[in-house]
Amino acid sequence: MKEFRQKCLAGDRVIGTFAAIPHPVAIEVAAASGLDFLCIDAEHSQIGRELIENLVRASDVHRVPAMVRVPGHAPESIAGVLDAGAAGVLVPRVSTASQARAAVMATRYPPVGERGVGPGRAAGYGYRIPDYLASANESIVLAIQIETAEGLANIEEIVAVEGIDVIFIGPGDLSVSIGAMGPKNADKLDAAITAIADAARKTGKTVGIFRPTADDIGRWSKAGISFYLLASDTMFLGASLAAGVTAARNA
Ligand code: 3PY
Ligand code: MG
Repeated sequence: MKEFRQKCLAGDRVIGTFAAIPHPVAIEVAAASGLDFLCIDAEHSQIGRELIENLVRASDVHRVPAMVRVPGHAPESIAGVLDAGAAGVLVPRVSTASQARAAVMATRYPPVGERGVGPGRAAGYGYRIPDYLASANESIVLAIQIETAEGLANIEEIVAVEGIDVIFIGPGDLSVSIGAMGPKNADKLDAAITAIADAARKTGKTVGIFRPTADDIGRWSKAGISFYLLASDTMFLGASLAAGVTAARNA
């Protein structure tokens, strides 16, 4: 899993998808697709704490790193998913430098942060605590989402926070928050995305974004974005089933 963070930090292109289907079968199917990582979505899906551990376990079977998008900023939910063995966390709706620092504190063990030590799955249920302590800060990916007008306004201070690996842009929320929804406001949204990406790159941080399709990944890669969450298992299921049905009707 350490390798995954190294790839993210090096700016290698990494492709993941959101796991929103609350069942390990969906994780195994997605994990076998060749993607670089999964991100279990506990913000917008009905996936609770116990299930998260089983979904991470299913991903581990396929040696695919599983991050978790936590529902909010609570340090106990960040600690809980990391104790379950998540390869990283994606913290939504970070709008200030102090929220960014709080995410670092909850994710990293001392001396960098103040995550608590416990006998969770990640630490071999208590039998490998020293090994886990020795490697966790270097192997866990911390990504924070910039997706509000306030986050955009505070971007210079947020990207300066040490301990964050990936500045991840949420274009859906961002477009609503800055009043740039729909195709006629595409330029305004693109300018905001570019401003966030440029600020993050200046501090050497990796930049990520959600894309519903792969259509413009080449273009965003030229803007220095390397960490992608491409749609979700539910979106891929719906889109490919719809395409299959259409093809079958027209055959
Ligand atoms: C958004 O676009 O708002 C997201 O959170 C995507 O991950
Ligand atoms: Mg969002």
